[in-house]
Amino acid sequence: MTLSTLNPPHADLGAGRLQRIETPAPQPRATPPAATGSVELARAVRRHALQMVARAKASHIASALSIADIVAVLYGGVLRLDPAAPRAPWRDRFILSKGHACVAVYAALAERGFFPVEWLARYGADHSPLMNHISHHVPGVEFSTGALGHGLPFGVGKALAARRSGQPWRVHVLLSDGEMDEGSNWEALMFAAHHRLDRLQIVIDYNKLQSLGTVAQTLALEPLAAKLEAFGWTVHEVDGHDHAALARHLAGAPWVAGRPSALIAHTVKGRGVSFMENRVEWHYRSPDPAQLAAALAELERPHA
Ligand SMILES: Cc1ncc(C[n+]2csc(CCOP(=O)(O)OP(=O)(O)O)c2C)c(N)n1
Ligand SMILES: [Mg+2]
Repeated sequence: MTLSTLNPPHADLGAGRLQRIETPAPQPRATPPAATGSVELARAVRRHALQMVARAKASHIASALSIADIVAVLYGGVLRLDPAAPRAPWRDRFILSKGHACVAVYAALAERGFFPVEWLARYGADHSPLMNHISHHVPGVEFSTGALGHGLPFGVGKALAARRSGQPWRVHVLLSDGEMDEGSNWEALMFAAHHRLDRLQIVIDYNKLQSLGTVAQTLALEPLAAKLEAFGWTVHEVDGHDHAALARHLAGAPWVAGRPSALIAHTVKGRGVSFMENRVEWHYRSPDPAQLAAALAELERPHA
């Protein structure tokens, strides 16, 4: 067997298969969700996430609270998806690269009707599809992650596939700031710009905290926007808890034809629960019953 049989030329990989897909007319992109709709979804995401993590005595609640608003705006109307047909070929692909924050996405998928909300109660239980890091065995999940640094390389491949399919679906990858320490991301960033993958949008959840300390102390990212621009990306920055602004930036990509889009979302780790906000220990801690009750009560406040 020759090397070329083992490794067929890249141009042949998948191209025939993609051309044979029978694709129904793509759904029109939904208008940005009304702020009230996604705000209510974010509140539900936070409530479910707290209950799931507390029941399973699991970690990463602050990581999930950090992205609740981004996830709610995406699933509240930006992503073109059909819960009744989670594998529809025309669907937008959303990849959670910070797979440790999966409870936020499981909650949004359940609220959107991809699977019964009752499944959430078995998060992290034996034989439950809802594993502690995001799993593609769950309806609506595109890719299993947890080892950081894999979601963007996969998303780049999907964006190439999107172009070859001739259909207008897009790829959104949500990364964490500490995850940008992984070299695989910088290779993928370079590749995406070189290949002008403008169907690809990344969101970086820039909460300034990693597992054991600040991003600045662990491995400084700044100047992040300038680095991404130097790699050939168009960069926008946003308050990652402002639903109207998020909807504008997330639904509006590509911002420049022929260039991939990077949204730096400034967030607060633990957002919505005062005693978890910006506290590094809530990367690993799980709320006890009294802390859960206090946290759920806080979510009822108007700004939460
Ligand atoms: C390759 C790899 N190394 C280490 C870990 C362990 N780990 C889990 S989360 C995390 C970092 C958390 O910080 P950040 O990436 O900023 O995510 P956040 O919790 O703030 O969302 C680490 C190092 C991992 N999941 N994958
Ligand atoms: Mg972080």
